[in-house]
Amino acid sequence: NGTTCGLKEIMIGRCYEYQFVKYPSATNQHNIKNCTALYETFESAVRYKSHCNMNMSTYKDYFDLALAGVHVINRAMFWSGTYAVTHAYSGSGLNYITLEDTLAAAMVNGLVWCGNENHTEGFDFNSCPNNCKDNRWADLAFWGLASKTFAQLAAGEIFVILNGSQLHGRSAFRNNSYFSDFELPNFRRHGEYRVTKINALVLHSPDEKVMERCGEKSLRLLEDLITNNGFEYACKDDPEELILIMCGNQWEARECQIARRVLRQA
Ligand code: N1C
Repeated sequence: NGTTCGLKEIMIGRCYEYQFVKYPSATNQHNIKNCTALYETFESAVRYKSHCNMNMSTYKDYFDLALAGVHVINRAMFWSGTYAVTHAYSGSGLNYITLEDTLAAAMVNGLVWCGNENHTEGFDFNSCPNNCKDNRWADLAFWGLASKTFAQLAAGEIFVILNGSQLHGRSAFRNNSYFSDFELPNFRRHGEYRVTKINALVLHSPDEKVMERCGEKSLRLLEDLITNNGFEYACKDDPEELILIMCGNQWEARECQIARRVLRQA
C-alpha cells in the first residue's frame, strides 16, 4: 500500500477545517489547538522511527494534546462490524460522536504513513509494513491508542452498534476486535465523567440471516461483562431509525418493502 503524499499539509489543513469550518461553535478561544504544534507532536513521534519498534505509547503526546479537555457526554458512539451505518447515523458528530469525529482521528483518518530510520526524510514514502510479525503493538500504535483514548473520554450513556448478521464464524461481539480489546476495558467506572450506561444496538442486514439477537450467544457474554463491571446495560434489536438508513441502500430487500409501505401510509 502506498503512503499518503502531502501528509503534513493534509493534516494541518484538516485541523484548521475541523476547528474553524466544521465545528466553529465548539472552538472558543480557550480551547483552540495550535495545528502546527499538533502536527509537530505527531511527526516527532513517528519520523525517523522504525515502524516495527512502535508501541501503544508512541503517540501518547499527540493524543494528550489533541484531546486535552475533551469529554464526550451521552453522545459517544462505538461500533464493531458496522462502520458504514454507524457513520451515516452519527451524522459527522451532529447526532453522535464517533472516534473519527474527534480532532485527533479526523486529522489522519484514511491516511497511510510510516516512519523510517534510514530515509533522509525520516518517512517511508513507498510502503508501510503494517504487519510486524514480532510486534503486534506496532501495528496498533496509532489506532489502538486512538480507540483506547476515545473510550476514556466517553461519559454518561454510550452507544455501540453491533452486527447480528456476521458470517464466517465471527460473532457480534468478538475477541481481538478494537471494541473488545481497547474500548470496553477502558470505559471509566469512577468519577464525574464515568460511563453510566451502555446501549447496544444490534443490526441485522436486510435479507440476511439473523445470527444473533440481544441476549444470545456473544451478546449474552457482552451483557455479563458489562453488568459485572457495574455499568447499566440495555440492548435493542434493529432500531427503526437504523433500519431506515440501511434500507436507503437496499431498497429492494424484503424488510425494506415493509418500511416503504409504512412510510407511504404515514
Ligand atoms: O475492530 P472493531 O470493528 O471492533 O473496531 C471498531 C471500534 C470502533 O468503536 C472505533 O472507535 O474501534 C474504533 N476503530 C475505528 O475508529 C476505525 N476506523 C477504521 C477501529 N477500527 C477502525 N477502522 C478499521 O476498521 C481498522 O482498520 C480496523 O481493522 C477495522 C475494524 O473494524 P471492525 O472489525 O468492524
